[in-house]
Amino acid sequence: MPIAIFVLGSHDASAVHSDILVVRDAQGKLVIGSADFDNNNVLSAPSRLFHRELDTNFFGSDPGFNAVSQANVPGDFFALPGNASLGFDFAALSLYGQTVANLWYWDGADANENGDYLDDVHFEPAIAATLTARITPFSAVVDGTANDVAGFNLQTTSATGGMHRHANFQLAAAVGAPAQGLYLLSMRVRMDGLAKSDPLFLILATDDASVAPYYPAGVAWAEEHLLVPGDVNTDATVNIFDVNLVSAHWGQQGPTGDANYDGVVNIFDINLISANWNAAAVTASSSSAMATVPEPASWMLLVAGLFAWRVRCGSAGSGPRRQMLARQKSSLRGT
Ligand SMILES: [Ca+2]
Ligand SMILES: [Ca+2]
Ligand SMILES: [Ca+2]
Repeated sequence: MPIAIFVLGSHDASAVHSDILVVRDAQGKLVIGSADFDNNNVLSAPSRLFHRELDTNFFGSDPGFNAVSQANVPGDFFALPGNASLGFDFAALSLYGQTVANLWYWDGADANENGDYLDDVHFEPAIAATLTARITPFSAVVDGTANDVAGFNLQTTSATGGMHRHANFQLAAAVGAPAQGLYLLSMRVRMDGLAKSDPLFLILATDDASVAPYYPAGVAWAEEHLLVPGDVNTDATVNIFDVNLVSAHWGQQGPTGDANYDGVVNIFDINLISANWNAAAVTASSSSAMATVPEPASWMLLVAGLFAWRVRCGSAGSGPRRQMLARQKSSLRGT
């Protein structure tokens, strides 16, 4: 139904049917934006959710990757360094606070049969499919397992930091054709000397006509559940359950609980959750949601309580932190 798709699309300000733009911020971190070269060359950043349709052979080469010279960089961002290689990796994605996979699938079932799809969106690890990204002779494959997968270099930037390159994407199944539906995956871009980007999310829709009715719901769900800073359990709000998830994965590498994507679950993730307390998805119709005031007073109590409990239980994680606490305890005892 084209009209419904249009309405959802206009509401859906963050998810874009465009190319991936890569810029950097003042701190030297790669930042993902969007580059809509099909419509007036609109460039914007940050923007981390993309969606595209594959063709009837489950093949596609969009979105492409782009970088532009400083004169065209949007916002307060900066052009990439010149003559430097931009690459990407696939990043396993943690959904629902419990499952990690590098490729996800939703079949679009209206499980409660109410004619609405948004209330049924539920991705599962795509264990029956593979998605291969390729720029010959390089390729990288995600297969629904919990592993990060090393990608490859896309292109070397020009002297002024520009680049434009499309990788090929091929969806396949071990037996027969892949299931029709929506496939979700996550990528991060990298460049020597700069910090990796936060993950970008890509939804690839198969070409069958049966997919079109629920495609917008999958995109809308992703916008609401994948882009909220601090929402580590992807339930579209930032609250005590996110703290609990960080606590349960304390000291681990993530992705579960790693709110700031720095590869370790620790106090900085708690800080990010704190800074976004009660935040929910920002959409075109609810852009004031981010203005929700955090509650620092209750936060101090909460975090203090959390750490008191951890120290008391001797469960302050493993590795250096545990050793540090052990040293502190032994020095207090004078041993
Ligand atoms: Ca439904
Ligand atoms: Ca949450
Ligand atoms: Ca972290």
